[in-house]
Amino acid sequence: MKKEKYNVVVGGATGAVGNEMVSILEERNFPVGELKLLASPRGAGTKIEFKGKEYTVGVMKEDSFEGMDIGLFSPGASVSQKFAPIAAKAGCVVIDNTSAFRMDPDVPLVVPEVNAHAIANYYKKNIISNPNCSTIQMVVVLKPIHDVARIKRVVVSTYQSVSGTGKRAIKELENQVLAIYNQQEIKCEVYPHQIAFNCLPHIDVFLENGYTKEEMKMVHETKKIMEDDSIRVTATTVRVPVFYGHSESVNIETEKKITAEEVREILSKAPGVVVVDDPKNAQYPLAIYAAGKDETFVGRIREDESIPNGINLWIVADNIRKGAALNAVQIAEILIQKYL
Ligand code: 3JN
Repeated sequence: MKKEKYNVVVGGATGAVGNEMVSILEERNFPVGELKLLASPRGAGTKIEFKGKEYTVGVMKEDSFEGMDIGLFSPGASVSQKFAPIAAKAGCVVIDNTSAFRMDPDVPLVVPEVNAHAIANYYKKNIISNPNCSTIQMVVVLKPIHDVARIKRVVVSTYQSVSGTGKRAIKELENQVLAIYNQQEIKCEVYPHQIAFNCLPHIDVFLENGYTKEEMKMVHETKKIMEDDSIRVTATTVRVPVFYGHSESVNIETEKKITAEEVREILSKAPGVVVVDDPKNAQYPLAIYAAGKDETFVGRIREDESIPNGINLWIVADNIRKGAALNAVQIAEILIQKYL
């Protein structure tokens, strides 16, 4: 017997992604029975509205998950590492937005437009991972091209908004802009350097190989979601002074020749993708217009004239919505439709 409603717990409810998860559950009229909002002791006590009712955020504890059906988690990787298995054991299927389980072979890593079928394996650990925001928007666009022309190599540079770091970073950019205009001292607390009017080629920590962890997440996650380890991916991830919306310059090399017009045609039919590609009229995807939207926008589609089978693309999406909260809720929708 299918349930009519599902008890949902949002972990990390006070963060930028957690807030958006609650809004999207309401917006999409997800069949929520009991709703539990949890955070760290610091966030506990915060009030959040859902469907006209005020909820008080509680502290995430080991006994928080009894009787809960679905957990939408975005509390930071170390908290997920500890609490997701506890929730899973209590019968609560966790959709986790952190990197904690993404590369675990027994945990599906899912972008519904690309590999919804992988959700079937959720039962192995009762955990499903949401990919990194930069990976999600890229694979939504690459998969339909891969299916037709087989992508051999991807070279991506990102232009990531500060909301990807969280609420404190949004405030830091705001404060720095105000400080500059008011000729006051600039404070750098979240980022190692000034982010206002600057670009930082540094997202997450640096690894032994000289890449950042964010860059290597894009490499490994792309292969797992596209279910093709042979795709070569190299990434440079950059933080830019934008509030919402990540942009990406993506160069691909395909096995089969594909023209820019063919790519436009394929992408215009792709689920979750909107082609905005009319350069003569200055129409191309922009972060300020993608913010607040569900779709992934792609434009500047053109052939790479330096190699026989290359295509250049400009891909933009709302990193908090499609890059995080929306993707998680879409997974939850499929989970209840097909599996729970
Ligand atoms: O910086 C961004 O735009 C996205 C940030 C993602 C992020 C930040 C801290 C920790 C992640 C992530 O989702 O990969 C993690 C993490 O879970 O490791």
